[in-house]
Amino acid sequence: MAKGSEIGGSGNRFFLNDQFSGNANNVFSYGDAGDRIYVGDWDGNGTDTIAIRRGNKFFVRNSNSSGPADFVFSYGDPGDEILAGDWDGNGTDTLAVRRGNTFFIKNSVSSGFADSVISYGDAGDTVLVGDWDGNRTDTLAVRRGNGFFVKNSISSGYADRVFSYGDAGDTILVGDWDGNRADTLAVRRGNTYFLKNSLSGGYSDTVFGYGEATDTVLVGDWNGNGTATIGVRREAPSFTYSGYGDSVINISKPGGINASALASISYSGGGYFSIWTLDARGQANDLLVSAFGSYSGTVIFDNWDWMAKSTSLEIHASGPWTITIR
Ligand SMILES: [Ca+2]
Ligand SMILES: [Ca+2]
Ligand SMILES: [Ca+2]
Ligand SMILES: [Ca+2]
Repeated sequence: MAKGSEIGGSGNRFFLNDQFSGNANNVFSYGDAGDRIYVGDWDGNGTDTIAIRRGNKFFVRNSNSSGPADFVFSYGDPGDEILAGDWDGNGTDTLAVRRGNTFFIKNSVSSGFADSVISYGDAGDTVLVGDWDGNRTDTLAVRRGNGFFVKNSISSGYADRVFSYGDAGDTILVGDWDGNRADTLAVRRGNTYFLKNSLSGGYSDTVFGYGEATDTVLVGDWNGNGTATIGVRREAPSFTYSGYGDSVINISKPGGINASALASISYSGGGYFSIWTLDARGQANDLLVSAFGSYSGTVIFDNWDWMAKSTSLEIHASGPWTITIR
């Protein structure tokens, strides 16, 4: 159900909401903060989930929860502009490559030739993907300012419908907000969302606030109930500690004491440099770094269930160090 272009933004924490309300009902982490992501129903079970794109590899997770990818595939070239949609209406979202105003549409995630190649709009247009007529197949629309040119078939040629909505500078979202199978638009202004249930101008049908203006928004049917709602992507908070020489420092982890965390460490002194994690009783847990001379790297810790959780770090150094925990 969810579809369209890359989500943008950064952060690996997702706050999904199954209602048009102010509070997330599902919060989880997936991938890394800098990952490129797409939303889609990759397994056709009715729920939209997140796929990570790294170069031309896609790491698909089929549930909205933390964990490893359920499957990995390669598609297109690393520099391609890629769209997701259910082009053949079989319930599963697949990918299309856009080059200028030409779209190479594929109905499976296998490599090989496109199933359809069409031209639509101009190379500079913003492209939206949606099931505008509710017949289960996703097609394209292009946006020029606040004008939308909707096409209801995977074919080249003139728009089937043209209308205006919002302002030229608005962030536009696509979703089936009322569950009638047809996708319509929403405008985002700051952290306020204006949903419209018809492809037309005029007043919105639903207005609500969610998250923060700095969040990146994503649209999907997270619980498979047939209506699209929103979620946001956000950077995990981080805690930075810096000092010089041997130290023992108390630390905080964004996910709390029992969560795993990442430590990004830099050291620019000479000699031996090491960092041990310590538990609440001051017992050594895990050796994060053991190096000679300057060091820069990121390590995960407290990711083993059987290990005591860390509350401090014991640093052996003879120069300046900085540790950021996220
Ligand atoms: Ca799914
Ligand atoms: Ca499909
Ligand atoms: Ca359609
Ligand atoms: Ca609808």
